[in-house]
Amino acid sequence: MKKTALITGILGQDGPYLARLLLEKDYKVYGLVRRYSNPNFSNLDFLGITDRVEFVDGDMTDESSLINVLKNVRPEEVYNLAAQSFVGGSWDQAKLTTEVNAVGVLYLLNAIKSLSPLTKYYQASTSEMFGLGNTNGYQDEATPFHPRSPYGVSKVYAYWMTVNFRESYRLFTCNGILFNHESPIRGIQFVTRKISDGVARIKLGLKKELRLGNLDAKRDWGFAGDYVKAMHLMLQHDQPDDYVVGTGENHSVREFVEKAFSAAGISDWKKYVVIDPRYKRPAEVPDLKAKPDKAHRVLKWQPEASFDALVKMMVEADLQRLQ
Ligand code: NAP
Ligand code: G4F
Repeated sequence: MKKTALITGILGQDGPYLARLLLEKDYKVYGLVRRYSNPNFSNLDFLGITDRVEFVDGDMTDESSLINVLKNVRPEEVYNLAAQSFVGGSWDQAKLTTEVNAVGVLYLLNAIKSLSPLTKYYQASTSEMFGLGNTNGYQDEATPFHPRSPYGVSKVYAYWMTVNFRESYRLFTCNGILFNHESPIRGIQFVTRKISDGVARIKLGLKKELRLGNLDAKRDWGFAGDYVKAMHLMLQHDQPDDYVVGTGENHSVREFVEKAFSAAGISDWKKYVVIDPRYKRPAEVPDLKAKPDKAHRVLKWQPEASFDALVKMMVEADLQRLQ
């Protein structure tokens, strides 16, 4: 018998990488998609797996749709990746962000509790929950949360609901507290992909400048393909728990820019970058750096792609796409 998994957020960045991993492990994969007049399967197409996923209709803001899906599929594992995940947009759409990222999680956990209580649940928690919080310059499972955006606040609610369902009802629920992870199918609004796409356009003469906000912010950037392995490992462990997942090193946006231009063979990057206040945030998270010792020790998880390899992979993919 094949194992069954339901992935919400299947059309985003992480959904396709996770689906590919599960298909390689011979799972039957269901993907939750919300109604769109023009749905976009391009990320699944990029990995060549669109035809191997079974799509089910539902929306995180519509409780009855989640109940129907749980009733019909009764998956052994649920990976809740759906979110309004763009931090920069969360001030303008704080209510929507809360409804999808926080209340939607409550709906999904309730549906699991009522209809499929043996289902194992993964919650896509985030380093944004730490915000200003750190422990001697890094963040681990014991670091206090101090979120800085409506997105971060919504994810703190979802984190604690996930813990609470584990403690109250003994459900198998886990939080993966993932630091930034990127790939050639990262959404174009996020800074890494905005840079790799912008650099490729400048290289090909399609664009003259790249407009960015705060270049001083530091992030612990890894490769999405490595991080979905940690999600899967959490649900295979004998005990449900919460884990920090990151590389343990961080770099500034400026360093990412420099490396991306250099990967395209352009050394004088300052000629092309314009600082635009529109891309600065009302409250910034200045510095994120994971201490993923628990994931190394308990899950035996290790990232493979280096920072340099990630930047190169993204710039090359955008050059190829545009050519
Ligand atoms: P993403 O590319 O933005 O994908 C999010 C997905 O959620 C999209 O497929 C989107 O559907 C779906 N979605 C949004 N609203 C929905 C709704 N109301 N009902 C159902 N689906 C909805 O995000 P990602 O980078 O893959 O990240 C996956 C998850 O990990 C997110 O929860 C994110 O917050 C979290 N996370 C990400 C990172 C990171 O660095 N990538 C780090 C930590 C945590 P459409 O395609 O229809 O828009
Ligand atoms: O790429 P970003 O938009 O990612 P951010 O805000 O760190 O959030 C991402 O990672 C989180 C995990 O820590 C996820 F939970 C979340 O869903 C998302 O995937 O911005 C990174 C940094 C920020 O400090 C931002 O201020 O880059 C800075 N930045 C500078 N110029 C910019 C820009 N960010 C964007 N998006 N666009 C700019 O022009």
